[in-house]
Amino acid sequence: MRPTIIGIAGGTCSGKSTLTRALSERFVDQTAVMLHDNYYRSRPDLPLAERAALNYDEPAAFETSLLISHLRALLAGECVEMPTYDYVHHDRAEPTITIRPRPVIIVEGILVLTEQELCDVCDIKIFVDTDADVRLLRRIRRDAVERGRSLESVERQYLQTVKPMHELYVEPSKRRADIIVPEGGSNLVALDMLTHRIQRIIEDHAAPGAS
Ligand code: UZR
Ligand code: MG
Repeated sequence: MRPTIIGIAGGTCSGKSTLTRALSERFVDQTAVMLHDNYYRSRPDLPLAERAALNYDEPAAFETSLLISHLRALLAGECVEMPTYDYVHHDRAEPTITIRPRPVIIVEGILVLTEQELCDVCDIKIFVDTDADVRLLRRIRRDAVERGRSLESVERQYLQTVKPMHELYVEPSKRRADIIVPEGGSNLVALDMLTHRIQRIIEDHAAPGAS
């Protein structure tokens, strides 16, 4: 039986990854997680300072065609090697992660619903909607703690690319969502509803036509 693909989009630091983790941890053996961020294009030709200044919030920054071909392979029952990404060095990292086909595949990223072709392969489309002020506060903390950035660089990046690209690409993609989840992973009602839905998909997989 064909896997069900769930797309989870939303602004930076909206709670996408938290929601994705909360769902996948409930169904460890039945879900696979594909991160669009892992498909950021590699630019080893540029020095670090120039790589840091690139626009990472527009569709061209991602090798989406590779992600789509990996999703199609998973739909066909094949394993794929998902790349990984290093935000400190702004570059694709060395290891790849073997992803096996599972009944449910979650695809997460800021532009998952912006890219029409990616949107088209998603059976269930979710947009995590969190106010920009909350996202910015989280972004400052995350980029400083986890991604090795200075306050100045976070401020510059936010104003130069993150905010304008959010308004241009991310926010309008909300219209394509089947479900809008305020606050992402901390929304326990939404989490419960999605958990039940995934449970049903997994049961259908185990015994097609039974329910
Ligand atoms: P999430 N990003 C970087 O800052 N550096 C990179 O090398 C690659 C990505 C940021 C990117 C985007 N933008 O806002 C964010 N900028 O990672 C997406 N500027 O990650 O969905 O976890 O917020
Ligand atoms: Mg994230």
